[in-house]
Amino acid sequence: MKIFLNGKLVDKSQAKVSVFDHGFLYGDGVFEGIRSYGCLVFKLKEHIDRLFESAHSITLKVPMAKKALVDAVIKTLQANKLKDAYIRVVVSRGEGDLGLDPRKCKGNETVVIIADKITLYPKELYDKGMEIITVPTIRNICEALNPQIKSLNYLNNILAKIEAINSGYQEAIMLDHLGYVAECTGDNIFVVKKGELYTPPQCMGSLRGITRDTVLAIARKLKIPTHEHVLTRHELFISDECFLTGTAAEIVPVVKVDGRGIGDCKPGKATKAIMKEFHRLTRLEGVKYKI
Ligand code: PXG
Repeated sequence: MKIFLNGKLVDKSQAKVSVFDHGFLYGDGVFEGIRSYGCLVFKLKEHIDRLFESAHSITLKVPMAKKALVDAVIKTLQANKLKDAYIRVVVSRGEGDLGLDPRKCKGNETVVIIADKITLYPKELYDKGMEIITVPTIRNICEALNPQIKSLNYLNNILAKIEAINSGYQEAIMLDHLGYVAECTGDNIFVVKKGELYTPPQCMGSLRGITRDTVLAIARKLKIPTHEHVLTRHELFISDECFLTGTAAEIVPVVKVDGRGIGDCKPGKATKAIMKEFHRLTRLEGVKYKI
């Protein structure tokens, strides 16, 4: 396996960063998770734009131009001969000393790109739907660490994931500090009620997911009215359909929330129509490359 590390493609065994890297010491950095489908990188520009926005927000300079980063992603895919891949782009503050002060890193930012085969949830889950629960850990509040920043500090989500796993679930709903539904540990959440689609607004403590935006666009195309509106757990319980969206998971139907059956406990009609169109788009759109 070849890894892109600071401008070079190196063997996995040589792909090492310093223990003084502030990404390691403090989670001081940003990342993106991207997918390619049949030699097409889906929404690559959107992911690179979001990476730059996350970096700008934490005053981290990405030491490459957007175009160069796009080229590096493609080169990494080609070097690993991957048609269908999960791509992780990481930019950290780089090597500094033991202090928090990012100035000590002196512009040594680390850029890593890993491209690997994707591990998916089993197909059965997409056919039958998932059961999820709400966990006690709330999503970070915007005034502290804004969830819009896709930072290397994912402990908030990991704590929620641990709570889900300890209760025997794979994914969890995280509420915001007001008790409204924010998102899941690595996915955004949607419900369908009376033929209309609802998802929490991006300002309510969730990441503005690229799959989320794609799903909103698909719904509009399918003439399904869309709303970015605050949601309570009650509104999840009484919804007709529910699903999660994320680059890794794609679109996962949800059939039970906190023990309450959703609709008839099967993936719903609108969910299936949106999933179908999403899969069509992933095989049609994207930045093309040859291997
Ligand atoms: N919310 C959070 C907190 C995320 O981390 C999403 C929503 C979905 O966003 P996109 O843009 O992917 O539609 C994410 C991103 C994993 C994994 O290994 C998943 C994500 C991030 C990091 C790792 O499952 N999802």
